[in-house]
Amino acid sequence: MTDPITATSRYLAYLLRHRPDAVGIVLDDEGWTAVDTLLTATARHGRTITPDLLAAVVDGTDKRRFELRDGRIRAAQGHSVPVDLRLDPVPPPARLYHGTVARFLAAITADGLRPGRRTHVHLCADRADAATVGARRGEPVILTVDAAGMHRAGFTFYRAANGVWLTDHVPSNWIDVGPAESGHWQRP
Ligand code: HQG
Repeated sequence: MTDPITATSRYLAYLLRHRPDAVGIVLDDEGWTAVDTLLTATARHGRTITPDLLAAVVDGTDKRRFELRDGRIRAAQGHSVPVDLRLDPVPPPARLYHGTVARFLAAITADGLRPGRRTHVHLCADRADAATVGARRGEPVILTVDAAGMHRAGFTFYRAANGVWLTDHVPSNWIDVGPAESGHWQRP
């Protein structure tokens, strides 16, 4: 059984990233909706979320998937609905990591990292976090991205409120499939 905090976090991520229409709410162009409107809508659809449970979801999960501001809530990242989070471009660290699985490597080698149905490619500053992302789909494969090189070449990076790094596309020549510790880029 999934615990109530995890179950509610998943449900709210689904609504606030992908399907606000599932409970009849509308996000503004930055992805925000009023907390009252959201909770009234979920209750109408049979999911009562108490203020205490919402606070536990917002503050109590390790990934900090949601932002609260002035009585409004939004997902910090991960959207497939078109939103503009109005994040400022930020110079990235030298390397960023992407967790995936082996079955995607041929396509990633051909196309680079694509956002798929989301608005951005998601990258982690920490290899361990990338391993966790990849492990959602199987044995994780961690790709190392030459983020500083991309930035010098004119690519834009953003950092979501929860620390996830976002960019539009990572062409494969910036990706190293080998271990970061090897110190050289083994570009596919
Ligand atoms: C792969 C979770 C084929 C990519 C995580 C990934 C993250 C390609 C999958 C957040 C490809 C997309 C996002 C290409 C990339 N051809 N496959 N050219 N380029 N892929 O879920 O990064 O827990 O949309 O490697 O923690 O896995 O929900 O992206 O395997 O931060 O908060 O296509 O979701 O956050 O999958 O995960 P996703 P992601 P939450």
